Amino acid sequence: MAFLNFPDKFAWGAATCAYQIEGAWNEDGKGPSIWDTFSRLPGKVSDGSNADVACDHYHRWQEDIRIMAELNMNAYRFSISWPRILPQGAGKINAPGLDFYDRLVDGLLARGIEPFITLYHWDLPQALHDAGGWPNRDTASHFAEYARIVAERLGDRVTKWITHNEPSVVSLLGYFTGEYAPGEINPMGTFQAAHNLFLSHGLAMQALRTTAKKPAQVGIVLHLRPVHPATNSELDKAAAWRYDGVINRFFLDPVFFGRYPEDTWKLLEIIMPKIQDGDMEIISAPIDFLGVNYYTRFVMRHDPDTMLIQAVEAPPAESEYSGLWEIYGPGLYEMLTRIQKDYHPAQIYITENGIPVPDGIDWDGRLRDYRRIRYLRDNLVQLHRAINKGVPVLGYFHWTLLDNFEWSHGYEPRFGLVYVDYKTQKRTIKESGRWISQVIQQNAIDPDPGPPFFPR
Ligand code: IFM
Repeated sequence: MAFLNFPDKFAWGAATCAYQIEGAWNEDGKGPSIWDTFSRLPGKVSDGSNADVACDHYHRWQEDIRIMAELNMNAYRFSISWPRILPQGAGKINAPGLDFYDRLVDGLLARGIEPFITLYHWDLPQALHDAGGWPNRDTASHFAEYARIVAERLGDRVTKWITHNEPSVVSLLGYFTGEYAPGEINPMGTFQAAHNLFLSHGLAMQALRTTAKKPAQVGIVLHLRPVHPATNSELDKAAAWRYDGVINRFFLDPVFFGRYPEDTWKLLEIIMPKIQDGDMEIISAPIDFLGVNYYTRFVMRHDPDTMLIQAVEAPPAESEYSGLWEIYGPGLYEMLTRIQKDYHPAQIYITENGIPVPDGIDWDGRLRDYRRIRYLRDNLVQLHRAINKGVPVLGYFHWTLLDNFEWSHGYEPRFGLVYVDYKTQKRTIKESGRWISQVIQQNAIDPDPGPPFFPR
């Protein structure tokens, strides 16, 4: 089979998040975030851990950049910790926090790795949570000011900006199910939080564009999953469409159409947000690119006992589980072509895609994560297919560079291309890391999987 070539100048890299890798949770003037607080509450993180140290990236960033260069990466998506810059969320700036990211950006550029900065990857300053958090509209203006401060410092070198990572997860898991920080079960605040996140996205976009010295290209990252009905029955199809409204369309429509989906609004009317005049115009100002995080799909069936939905597992013969989620490669193609058809973003980046595998180092020091390679190949073939269909995807970021703190699952799931021994902080590049470095070098993949589990 012929190699599949990716477009010229394709961005290849990995994505990370400040709280999940940096550690140094209270160093150099950093303030506490909601995750510092939440992870300390008994029972909130399955292995009782937190990210006080994590991968110690705050001190080992130079080594981590060297690893990215060794893997041939030309781009890196990372997030900035808001409470490192503004310990109270607003007001006094913490200069050492800005200095850290300044050094990081310079270090990346010196190796020819383009920084893609995410401003919010879930570590809200605790002080802002105490003042009401995302359900409080004021948080949106504080976020815009934080964006301005960062752009003023880094906007002479950085051109790719992401306002938010996965507002659906922030609002639904943070304020509805309470599984993630701040851990509220607050249906009335859930969609208000989502609306304020969108508002903050629009306001921050204005701040970035007016402040950064180099023309800022700004996007937002959404976690998107196809939702399939468990059967062909009309009831299951309706259940799937309802769920699609809650997890996909509620987060796409405001950005692209300046309104929330009518069916979802009607369904959840009593908990829908309060919107002020002008909000939707701010929210739907054109973005430069959409970031797509793709992991898996949902399969839904109708349940007469629940108002909304009931999730069911896909039949085992058609699926494989990574421990957390079903592995479903075709979903990436399906999602991308659907986004293109319904929303027409000018540019798309795959900002996350990955799999947790129970990795371990073999007797010879190698880490043979063939399941991750298979996942990667399957997804990259689907991505190539979508690009061939005309979907304007300009880059791919694997989730993630280093094994790290996986939120309420603690350190057990390992998503990295690089294994981290948390006792010693030793990094070991996995076979998947070697594999993707070849793909990047060739800017192409060999779609032939070879014998099962053995990559060629
Ligand atoms: O680890 C997370 C990341 O922070 C956001 N997207 C999904 C990843 C895997 O669960």
